[in-house]
Amino acid sequence: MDTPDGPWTVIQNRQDGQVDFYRSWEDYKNGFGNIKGNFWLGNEAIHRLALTASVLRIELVSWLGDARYAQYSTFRVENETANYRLTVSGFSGNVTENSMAPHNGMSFSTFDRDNDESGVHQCATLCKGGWWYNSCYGTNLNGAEYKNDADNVKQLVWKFFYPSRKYAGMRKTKMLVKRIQP
Ligand SMILES: [Ca+2]
Repeated sequence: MDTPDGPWTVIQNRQDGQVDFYRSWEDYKNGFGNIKGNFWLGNEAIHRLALTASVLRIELVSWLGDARYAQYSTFRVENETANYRLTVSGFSGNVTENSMAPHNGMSFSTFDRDNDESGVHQCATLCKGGWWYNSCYGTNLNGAEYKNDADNVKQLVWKFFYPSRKYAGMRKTKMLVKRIQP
């Protein structure tokens, strides 16, 4: 990887609408897509990758072409028994809002496995993705609707990417993980 301070492992990439991200628990567990294009590496693989201390970097490009990143100095994903519970903290970067914060401590949810914090919604269905939904989200980077709509909760959203826009849709997203050597 040519990203600074590598090597990094890419765990998620989206660059066009070629791959459907509205997928089952098994699909998110095992991974899907094309490693040269749009893909989710898989929750099992991400869990194993982040067994030791790891850093998460998220790179975003909006539909207006603005590129920003967020980085988290602590990233961990527990095993399937723990519903791939996420630990994400230690925010830095040049994106305005720390929109992953609501996902810290959350379990993974899909349309067929509701582990979110909302008693009202099934967030995975409402927001059309598989993610560490809370009630429901600050980010929806696996949102299945790949289009440039205003205020569409099912898009690839990073909330307040633009401070004046709550549901800002992204054109490209990439999530990268790097192990910290002890
Ligand atoms: Ca729910």
